[in-house]
Amino acid sequence: MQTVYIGMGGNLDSKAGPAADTLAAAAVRLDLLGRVVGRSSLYSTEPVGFAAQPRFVNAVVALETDLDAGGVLRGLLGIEQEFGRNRAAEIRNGPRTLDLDILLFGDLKTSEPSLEIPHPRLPERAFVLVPLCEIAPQAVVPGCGKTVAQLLLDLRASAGSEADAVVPIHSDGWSAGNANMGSAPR
Ligand code: PH2
Ligand code: MG
Ligand code: MG
Repeated sequence: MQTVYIGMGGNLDSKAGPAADTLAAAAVRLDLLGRVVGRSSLYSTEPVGFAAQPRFVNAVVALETDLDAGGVLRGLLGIEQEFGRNRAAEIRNGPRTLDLDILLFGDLKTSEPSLEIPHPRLPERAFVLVPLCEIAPQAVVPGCGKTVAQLLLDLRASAGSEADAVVPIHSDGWSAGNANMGSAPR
């Protein structure tokens, strides 16, 4: 059994509705890959990498699973597709209905063309580190040896972090916290 931290993001409406509703519906699907045992708050975030697009909604969930990393990745790609992700039609860092990224997979470190873990851009992305730090501040990032909390401190010290860059938001369909919310009894 591994604990996997999954970054969630989106800034286009899907069949589930606006991005906050897409993330909530996708979290229910993620629970089928194992068990979602933690959820950060939802955050409204400034787009990074390509400015001319709507703000994103981002969050991080913790998933306990018996799948290996490739199995989780296949599951994530299937859920992205289900919520209307069309990789062929999109631009790099551009708008999307749903992006699901493996951030950390236990203490695994792997570098394959199709799957790099830890996520290579983790240390530089406040829209990932802020929600991840909310649910796993003491998780150690393999290869770099620092905790998530330390990486966030480093980022805040280096970057002029804008006050409106990562802002917690409320959505009725989403409750942050630990334990098995969102899980059907089984
Ligand atoms: N994802 C990207 C590129 N830029 N910016 C924000 N705020 N949130 C994202 O999830 C995001 C992004 C590529 O995956
Ligand atoms: Mg992705
Ligand atoms: Mg991404």
